[in-house]
Amino acid sequence: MQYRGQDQAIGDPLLDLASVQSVEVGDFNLDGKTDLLVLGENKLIFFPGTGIGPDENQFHGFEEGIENPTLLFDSTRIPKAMTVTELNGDSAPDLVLAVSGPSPLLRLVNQTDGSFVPFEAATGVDDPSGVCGDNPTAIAVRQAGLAVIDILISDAARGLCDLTFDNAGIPNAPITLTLPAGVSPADVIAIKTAFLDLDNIPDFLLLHKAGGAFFLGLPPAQVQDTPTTNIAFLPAFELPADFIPTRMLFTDINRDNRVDLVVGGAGSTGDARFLIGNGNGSFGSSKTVLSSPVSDLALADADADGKEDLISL
Ligand SMILES: [Ca+2]
Ligand SMILES: [Ca+2]
Ligand SMILES: [Ca+2]
Ligand SMILES: [Ca+2]
Repeated sequence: MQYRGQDQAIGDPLLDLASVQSVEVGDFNLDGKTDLLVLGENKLIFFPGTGIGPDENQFHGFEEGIENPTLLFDSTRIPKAMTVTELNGDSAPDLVLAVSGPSPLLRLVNQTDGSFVPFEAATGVDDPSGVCGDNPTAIAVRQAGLAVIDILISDAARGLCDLTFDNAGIPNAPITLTLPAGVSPADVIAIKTAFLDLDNIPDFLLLHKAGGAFFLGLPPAQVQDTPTTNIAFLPAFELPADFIPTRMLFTDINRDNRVDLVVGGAGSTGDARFLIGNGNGSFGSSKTVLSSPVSDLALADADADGKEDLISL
């Protein structure tokens, strides 16, 4: 199901964006209605949800987009990747971004209205600089309840930089995680967090040019004692050689409580491919589900039938 093209389901400003870098779905202003947060053209734009219309067949709609009131980016600090997390325990979803330049981690605290300020401005605690390279390509967060376990930043040169934090949010010395043989840091496209096995500890899945790789998370208490070099990602799946992956998202299409995957991209083998999860970090072979170009993908229950729908932008 696509929001785009369904009357004015999405505000015109989104359609005017020349590039969409990232889309997040959630209730960012705590009014019980699903909103969209879009990173596009190096701007962070909030689309408040309007909920379900009076006609049960009506789509979720969104009000006109609002650019974040606090300036977050400039030509020396360009956003490269974004994900939702909880930084301050107030259940208003916060963000972490990977930005270009000497301080790749940018933590953003939700003001509970869908606008965001830097963690530094909200708490007085700086984001770390220098330790994770200056050319990030992907970011993901593992969370236990309302607390961050670790943040993984992939840098094209530095590799996989894993950060843990003390109680004040000050980062510990980073750990470097190892990629599978034959995958270089520059090949990494995206990283996401999911429960890939059944131990209730969040795991990482990484998308690279030729496929995927996974890391099954250790219990949070062990993370800070982990040796610095020997945590390795393992091969999770391969993609057809002519497929060019750009995005991935999780769902459970066959309702077996094991995470499945949609990978968006392009190539003669289709523009989005679907993979069934094996429940151990690996995935079965991929099948085409979409044959139109994909800028980004999101999942939400767009028509309120209790099932998640695929939103293609
Ligand atoms: Ca909302
Ligand atoms: Ca929060
Ligand atoms: Ca796990
Ligand atoms: Ca499944």
